Order: sequence, then structure tokens, then C-alpha cells
Amino acid sequence: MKEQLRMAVCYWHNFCWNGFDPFSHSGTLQRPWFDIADPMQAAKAKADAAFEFMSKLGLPYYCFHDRDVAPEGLTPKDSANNLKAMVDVLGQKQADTGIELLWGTANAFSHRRFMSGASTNPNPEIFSLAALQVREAMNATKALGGYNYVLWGGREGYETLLNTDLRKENAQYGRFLNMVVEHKYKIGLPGHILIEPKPREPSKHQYDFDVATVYGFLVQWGLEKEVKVNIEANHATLAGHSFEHEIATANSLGLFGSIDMNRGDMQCGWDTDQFPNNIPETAVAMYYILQGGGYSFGGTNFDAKARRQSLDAEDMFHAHIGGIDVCARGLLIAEQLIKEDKWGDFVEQRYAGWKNPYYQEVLAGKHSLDSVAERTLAANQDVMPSSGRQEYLENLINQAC
Ligand code: XLS
Ligand code: CA
Ligand code: CA
Repeated sequence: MKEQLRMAVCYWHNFCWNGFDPFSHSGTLQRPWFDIADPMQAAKAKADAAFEFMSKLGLPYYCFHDRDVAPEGLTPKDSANNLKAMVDVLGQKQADTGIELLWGTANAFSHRRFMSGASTNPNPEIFSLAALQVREAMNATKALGGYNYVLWGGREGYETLLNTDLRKENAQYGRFLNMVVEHKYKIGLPGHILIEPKPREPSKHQYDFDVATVYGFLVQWGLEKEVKVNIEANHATLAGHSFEHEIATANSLGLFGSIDMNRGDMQCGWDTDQFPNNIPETAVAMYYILQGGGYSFGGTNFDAKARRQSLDAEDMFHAHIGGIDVCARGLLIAEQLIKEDKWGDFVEQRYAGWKNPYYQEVLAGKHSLDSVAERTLAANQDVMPSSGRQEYLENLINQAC
């Protein structure tokens, strides 16, 4: 079970000040490292607390942004050196606890220099600062034995079209991503480069809107075989999709990589990053993950935080343990649905007509619109629709819960 879920604790939500999120519980939990004046000493104290918490939970993986684990310095070189110094600290902690790094990423969105984008910034010197930061974060991920590297384009979008050249920003992003992929091969990162789609932030529009949009962009820049997606539940619902829609879409396009597990609040329309608590919904998401073959290098990262009024450290345990139980239960239900073959060949039967040799030829491009139309005209027979059995299929899921 543990192995199949590949669960990870998120450094960002548990141990960092989440500056841009009004739902953040920052400042409520006891965070002793906030009182330490020297930022590197504070980062080390934070790492002590993080690894103590993660060890107590017993989860096998963690994930971080560069700025979660090491402070921004006064200059770009200072920042790079801070991260390098913290890699040594984290490496020791990983060795002491056996906790592994599922993925690393760069926070190229919180600092004001990135307010108009990182790789898509109108100013190429900011593109270069993002390149430096991403290279350092990728190297840190590799040095710590991390599996994957995530790119979430937090500021890769626009506030108004009036000041934005879409064609230029798209080309910058395409080149940047190709550079990232080239660097992955150069340093030999074992897993995937993962793009994390999200529709808004709350900028007017983000370029990585959803899985299908990311696919179009990857095809445009020749990267559809190189890059996969890290799908977050709350980002899916913000885009007007269900979580399973995004997972199934990624499966169908060969893009599935990893997930950020959480849930949004369906009434407030914001990225609330709550822990999952809906078993049937989680079971359906897990079903599609298993149906797609499960994880290769990816895993289940809790990109979630306890609520603002959950003030105590013990609330962090309640939050994670509840979330773990929901995912574990969801996975068991998904496994049962597959083992008992609940759907049977229902879906296959729905499409069985396409096995007909004539329709195989249609799919293979051997018939024109004219020839299909003429054949249909000659047959001159209308066809009655058959039931999609939606309620029956939905009942099967609830019966398994
Ligand atoms: C923000 C994203 C972010 C990514 C990693 O909404 O969830 O935390 O997971 O940068
Ligand atoms: Ca996320
Ligand atoms: Ca989120």
C-alpha cells in the first residue's frame, strides 16, 4: 500500500510562510525558526522540525521549493550558495531518516522580480535569473537523489492582454522548457520533468491552464514525449474539471506523471489546498491512476495545509493522518473495482461497433466524407441510441465504498 501510494509531505505548506495565499495559516502554528534572526540558522531549525514531523508520520517521501529550504540571499550568488549549503543539511537528514525526495522545484513566483513572469517575462534578464534559479534547484534535486523536477508556472500568464505579447511569451516559455529538458539529460535526473497545470493564480490567465492545454504547448515545442504532468486536485476543479478528468486526460495523452493531493472548497472558488476527505471521489481518482498503470516515478504529494484556525502542531497530524487514510481507503476501493471487474466490458461494448472492418477502414483514413455519406444514404436506416447507464455505474462506485 505504502509503496503504491508513494506519499510525500509538502515542505511548503507545513513549514513555510505561504505569502500569497489569503487562506494561509501562517503565524498560527508554533514555528520556532521564525524567531531566529540568522536566515541560515532558521533554515536549519526548520529542517530539524520538518524531518522530525515527517519521520513521525512515517511517510517515505517529501517535496520542496528551493526557497522553502534555503533563504533568498542578498545576491543571486548568495541564494545559490544558501541552497548548496542546505543540500548538505538535507542530504544528512535524508540519510538519517531514510526519507527520499519525490521532487524538487523552484519558487520563481513569490519574489516581486517575477510579478510579470519568470521565463515569460518581458525582460530577458529576469528570464536569465529564472534560468539560474531553476538550474540550481534541478542540481539540488539531483544531488539529493530526487526522482522528478516540477515546474509550476506561478507567474507564467498575464493580468491584461493590453500589455502582453502572447506569441513572444509562448516562444520564451518553449525555449526555457527545452533548456530544462536538456539539463535533465545533462545531470541525469532519473524521473520526469513535470508541468503542474493551474488556470489562474489569481492572475487573469495562466498559460498552463489544464492538462489538454499543456499537451498542445508540448506538441508545439516538440516536448510531448519528454515532459509529463503533476496534476493537483484543487487546480483541476479551479479549471472547471474534475480531478479524474485531468488524470484520465493525462492517461489518454501519455502525460500522466504525479499528483498533488488536496481538495478545494466548491463554494469559494479559490485554491484552498485542503486535505482530501471525500472517499468516493478519491477512489475514482485512484481508479484512473491505477487504470493508467499507476506511478512510475511519480507519487501522491500532499499539497495541502491545515485550516487557519487549526492552531496546534497536533492539527498537522490530524490533517495528514486523515488524508493518508482517505487515500489509502480510496486506493483499496479502486483496487477492488478493478479486481472485481465491476464495469466488466461495459465501456468496450459501448464502442464495439468500431471493431467492424468497415469502421476500422474509416479510422485508418481509407474513406472520405463523401464515401461515408453515400454508404449511409444507400443503407437509408436511422439508428436508435443505447443507454449510457450513468446512474448504474455511479451506484457501483458507492457500493464498493
Ligand atoms: C501552487 C502550486 C505550487 C506547486 C509547486 O498553487 O500548487 O505549490 O505545487 O510550485
Ligand atoms: Ca501544487
Ligand atoms: Ca494549490
